[in-house]
Amino acid sequence: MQLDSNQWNLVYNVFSFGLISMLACTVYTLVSQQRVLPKYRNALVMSSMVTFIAGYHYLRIFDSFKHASENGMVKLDQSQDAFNEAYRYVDWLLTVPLLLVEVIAVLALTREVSRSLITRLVPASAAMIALGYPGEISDVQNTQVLYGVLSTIPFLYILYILFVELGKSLERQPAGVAETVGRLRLLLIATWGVYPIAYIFNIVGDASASSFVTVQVGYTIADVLAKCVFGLTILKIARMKSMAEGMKEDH
Ligand code: RET
Repeated sequence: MQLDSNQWNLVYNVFSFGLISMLACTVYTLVSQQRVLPKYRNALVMSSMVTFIAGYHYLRIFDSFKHASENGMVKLDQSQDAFNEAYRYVDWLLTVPLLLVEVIAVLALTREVSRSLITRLVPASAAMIALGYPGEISDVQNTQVLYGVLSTIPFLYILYILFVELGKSLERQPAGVAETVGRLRLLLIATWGVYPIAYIFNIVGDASASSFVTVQVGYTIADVLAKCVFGLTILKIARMKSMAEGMKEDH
């Protein structure tokens, strides 16, 4: 795949931006632990872990992109020094279940409700990512569509749990909580929706350099929103809830 120098620089810079966003967000959520009540700290630990894991993968993606490139020519075949798309999927396989645990943790629901939600959300999210991968790496359109559809089944199941099942258990929660969760779910839908759209773009788009650039830039921006901005929103919610529950303002 031949990129012109603007395209190559754009991808290079976006990866660099993704990397430092993840690292900075990890530090920020780690040092903010003391600003929330102990029962919300686990949610922050999850967020730090998500961005830490993603930081590592962006380092590898960045490195892989450099090694696969020569004068703007990016190797995308199956050879050893080709650009490795698997890092993203390994990253998602680890971070998407953690993100869902993060949402449940910040809600501080009863132990049974949390456990029941987590035992359904975690396997569904792992299945969603694992099923998407064979489609992502294939260049056969039928295979891409097949795995795209298969991966959408657990995706819809996750949405069902977050919107229908979680809604039921929220009725028994204080009023402010339900409203906050509504906002969190909107951010989740808005950011998670980008991934299947980028995937479809990959199927219908041609195998041109500009498709490659769009997909890489799209996934990276979605990652920064779904992990960093999402983590900061979790921190904000944990702070609001801590304060409502009697924690003193920072001095
Ligand atoms: C795939 C394959 C096509 C069908 C669907 C997909 C969904 C992917 C999602 C990924 C979310 C990733 C996140 C990462 C950041 O931490 C696998 C592209 C539905 C929803 C949130």
